[in-house]
Amino acid sequence: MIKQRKLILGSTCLTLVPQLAFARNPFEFQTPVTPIARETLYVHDLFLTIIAVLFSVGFGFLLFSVIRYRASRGHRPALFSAPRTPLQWALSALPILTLVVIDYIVMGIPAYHAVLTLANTREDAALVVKVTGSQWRWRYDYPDQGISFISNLSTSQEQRDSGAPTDPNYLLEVDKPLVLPVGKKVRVLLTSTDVIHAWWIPSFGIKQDAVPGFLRETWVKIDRPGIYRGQCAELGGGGHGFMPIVVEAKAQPDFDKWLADAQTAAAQAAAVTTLSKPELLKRGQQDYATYCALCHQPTGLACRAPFRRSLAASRSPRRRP
Ligand SMILES: [Cu+2]
Repeated sequence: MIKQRKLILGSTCLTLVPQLAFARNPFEFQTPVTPIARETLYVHDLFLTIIAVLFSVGFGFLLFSVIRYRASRGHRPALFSAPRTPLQWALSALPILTLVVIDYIVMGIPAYHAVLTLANTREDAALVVKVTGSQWRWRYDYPDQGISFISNLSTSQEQRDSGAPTDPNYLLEVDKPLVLPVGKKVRVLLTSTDVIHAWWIPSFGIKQDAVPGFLRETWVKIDRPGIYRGQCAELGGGGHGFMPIVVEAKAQPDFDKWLADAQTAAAQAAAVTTLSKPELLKRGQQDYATYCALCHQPTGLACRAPFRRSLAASRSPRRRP
């Protein structure tokens, strides 16, 4: 008996001590900053707790019975040939009823409410933003404000070629972030021009597919100003991992100022026909370097690393078992 207790105590310590060593649980989700993220995290934590308790109770009873009533101590299995007593019927029905109540009420109601929250994209929306996935970048449109721009990966080629990235936001940085106001509900429409992409920002609790030919939607209402990062979460294709998402959340006055500046820049861009030929050539070179050279290089190669390496890996013939 003493040996068993030592074993249990030792196992418990070995389990708990490494957990205390972590200042922050590495398996923790990112801090939620939207109602959707908070609600889905609450549902996740609730479900995980209930499942852990059910597992512990069920497995605990099983373990206790196996050890306490083992055959080596002289116990023999009951034959159950006699009719069941009311107590036995009650003990059989109780777990079933408990599970039904937990599934359909304790877990079902919060889950149903979370799904309704996710689907409520239009009510009280103060701003509409259209997100378009396109190999391998995101385009953002503010249809009511007349603003649109493309957001490209901005991690330098040297970093990507080095094989030893030092940038803390390696492959999670863009040239133009999506800018949104804080505390306002923003309706986000998603589509794609080519293949299926997935717009994923963990701290917003959103992972929504962008499907060509369809308009999907979701919404965000960000709690506080900051920079929030995500990625295209679609699998397959060499470049989805190089489509980072950066959202800059600004307080309303700062957002209004950014909006005015962006509208002025858009008006200036629309007047591009007034530029001289050298100015047009310079602008064309900039656009080529930003948008085209990622895939269509002047050397004739199809893609720049790491796209080339990723594509080569994805196209290598499969080994036969
Ligand atoms: Cu993608």
